[in-house]
Parts: sequence; structure tokens; C-alpha cells
Amino acid sequence: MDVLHQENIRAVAGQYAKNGQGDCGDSYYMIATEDYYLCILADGLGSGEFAHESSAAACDVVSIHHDEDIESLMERCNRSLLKKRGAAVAIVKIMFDTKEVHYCCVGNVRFYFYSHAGKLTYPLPVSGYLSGRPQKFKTQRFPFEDGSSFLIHSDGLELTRVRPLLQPQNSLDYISAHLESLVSGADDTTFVIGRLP
Ligand SMILES: [Mn+2]
Repeated sequence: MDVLHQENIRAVAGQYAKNGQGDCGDSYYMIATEDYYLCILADGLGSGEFAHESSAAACDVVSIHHDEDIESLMERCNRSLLKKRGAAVAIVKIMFDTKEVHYCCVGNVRFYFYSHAGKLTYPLPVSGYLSGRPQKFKTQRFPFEDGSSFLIHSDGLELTRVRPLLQPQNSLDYISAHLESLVSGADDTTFVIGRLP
């Protein structure tokens, strides 16, 4: 598992290829600066090499331009997927200074944000995928408080009880171990969990 540990955020990511094969069709990238945390999770259509090529292209372009707002990052992802197979893409950017979460998604990537007060926000997935065709993107913005947690995952993971899992008393190690225990191998699976201390 991949761990990011900074003053403003802790995050853990796990990624598992379908049937334990080499090429995972999902890709993710995350980074924390002094000002924000950004994560993209992309699920390439299908599986194997060409699914990976698509999801990796989206993550590569975001890793270069992560300082931009997420509408422009979604545009860049979309353009990067022209003449490739395509991908479901979700981008979350958490602004430490304004204490705001910005989120945009096209396709079946799920996002849950659990506030310190116990409010669970889970934007419904927008159907479709990015493949270079012009699209409009709708970004959600909402405020957060310290002590919040979040989860982003690809559709390889089937979750029924997110609220008890993201409770503040559950450590990120506990949550990631639990999520890993649910990985079936039937599809590429990626999750990113984070906590804003
Ligand atoms: Mn998938």
C-alpha cells in the first residue's frame, strides 16, 4: 500500500489488478502541497494493457498540472484519452486554506466524504466515461472541518456499509486492511482513504 503522511493530511492507497495479473486497468495519483491535497482515480475501460494505457494517461497529465482547478484537469484528462479506450475519472482536491472540498467525476468511481460531525456526503456517479469527446463537467464544492475522512474507490470494490467504516475511531490502517479483505480479484480495484487531522 501507498502511504502519504503530511501535516495536513494522511492518506493510504491500495491497488489490485484483476485476477492478480500484471497490468491494472485502474490508475491513481495523489499529492499534497502546503495548500491542497489532490487525488485522481481513473478506471480504464475493460482491463489489461489498454485499460491501463488510458487510466495512466489521465493520471500522468494530472500529475504535471495538479495546481490547476479540477475543471481544467478534467478537460486535460479528456483530451489525453483521445484515440484511447477511455476511462472513468474522478478528481478530488481538498483546499487546506479555504477548507473546501472540490470534486468532479465522470463514470463509476465512488467518493464518500465523512465529516467530523458524522455527515456522509456521497456525490452520485455521473454515467459515462472520458474518451476525448467534448463534455461539460460539473464540480461539487463543499466545506469541511478538521477530523473528516474520505474514501474514493473504483467499481472493483463493492461496499455496503461505508458509514461505520469511516468512523473517526477507526484508524486508516484498520480501514485499509478491511478494504483489502474485500478485494475479490473479479475486477481491477483501487481505493484511496484519507483523514484530515
Ligand atoms: Mn472497473
